Amino acid sequence: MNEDGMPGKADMNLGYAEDGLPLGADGGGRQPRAGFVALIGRPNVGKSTLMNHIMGMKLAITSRKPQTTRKRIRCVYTEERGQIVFLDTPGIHRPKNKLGEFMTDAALSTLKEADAAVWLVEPVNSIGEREKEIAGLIEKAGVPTVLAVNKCDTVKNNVLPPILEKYGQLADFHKVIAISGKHSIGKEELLCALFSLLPYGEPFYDEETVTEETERSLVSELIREQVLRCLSEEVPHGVAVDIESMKEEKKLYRIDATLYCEKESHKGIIIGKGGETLKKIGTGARIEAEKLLDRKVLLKIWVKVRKDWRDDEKQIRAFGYRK
Ligand SMILES: Nc1nc2c(ncn2[C@@H]2O[C@H](COP(=O)(O)OP(=O)(O)OP(=O)(O)O)[C@@H](O)[C@H]2O)c(=O)[nH]1
Ligand SMILES: [Mg+2]
Repeated sequence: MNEDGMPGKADMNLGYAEDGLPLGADGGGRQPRAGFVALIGRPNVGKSTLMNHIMGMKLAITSRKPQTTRKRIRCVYTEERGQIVFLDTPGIHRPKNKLGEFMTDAALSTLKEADAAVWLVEPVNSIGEREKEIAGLIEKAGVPTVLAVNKCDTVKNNVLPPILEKYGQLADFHKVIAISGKHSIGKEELLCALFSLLPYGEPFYDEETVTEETERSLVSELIREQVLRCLSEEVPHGVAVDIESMKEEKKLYRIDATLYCEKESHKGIIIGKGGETLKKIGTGARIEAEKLLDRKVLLKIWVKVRKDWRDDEKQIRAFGYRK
């Protein structure tokens, strides 16, 4: 960053007008910017919540459990300053199986491909070894990065400055800011910083496009979200969802889905006593799918076992987790 608070890549950044819009190449008129921004960080720091907040709609699933996001999700944010293609990524963690390796690889390869990145961290004083490793990966990737201390609503304002300072020393960040993706704090500051890092250029997608994800994939994620919310411990992490069929009829969508779990004992837990848990999962997913599709939904879910699929590359790919 320069002394005047402008980004390091000074040739790209011509500053902002008073209203926060980036100035054009002539220093006066404005040219749109367009580029790819990776959202990275450890599991559970709030990457998907932030992306949904910026998009103004729920496109990525979120949960209290770590490792909710399993593959990269691309969302397109368009406004008068230009277009940001956000790439939400799985949390970076030490993998325990092949699915975990795929997830961490997806996050790191996204970082290398992006024009800029947002590294989200928790508002804590003690910086762990994993954070230091991630800072090293960011420096190695050479991608201009905004460090966002998220969940700032959970701490008192006076504890934030030393936290920001400590994190700021880990690498040469474009900017270090405090945000809350859940309580809408710091969004404009973040967007301003990100637009200033993107190259000038025409948008990649038309204005109406908000995501590249198919409706089928979004619905399968909504079902998995309910699995994460209704079940505890290891069981939800071993569940994959396959949409067998999704038929659009006059006034409704008819959706048949299968939940694949890793063990026979997990199947019993997912179904629950008298089918109660599965019913809860189905009702929650149906309500969310109706919001997404803006149509009544009839959802049927089956549960099957696919033994230890998280360590089987073929199965992992078959469930749509592929590069
Ligand atoms: N208080 C507070 N909670 C937040 C904030 N952002 C996210 N959360 C919560 O943190 C949890 C994790 O959020 P996610 O958006 O799923 O986190 P993530 O980084 O995408 O997690 P993975 O997909 O597992 O890597 C959820 O319970 C969110 O509601 C925030 O700004 N403030
Ligand atoms: Mg996520």
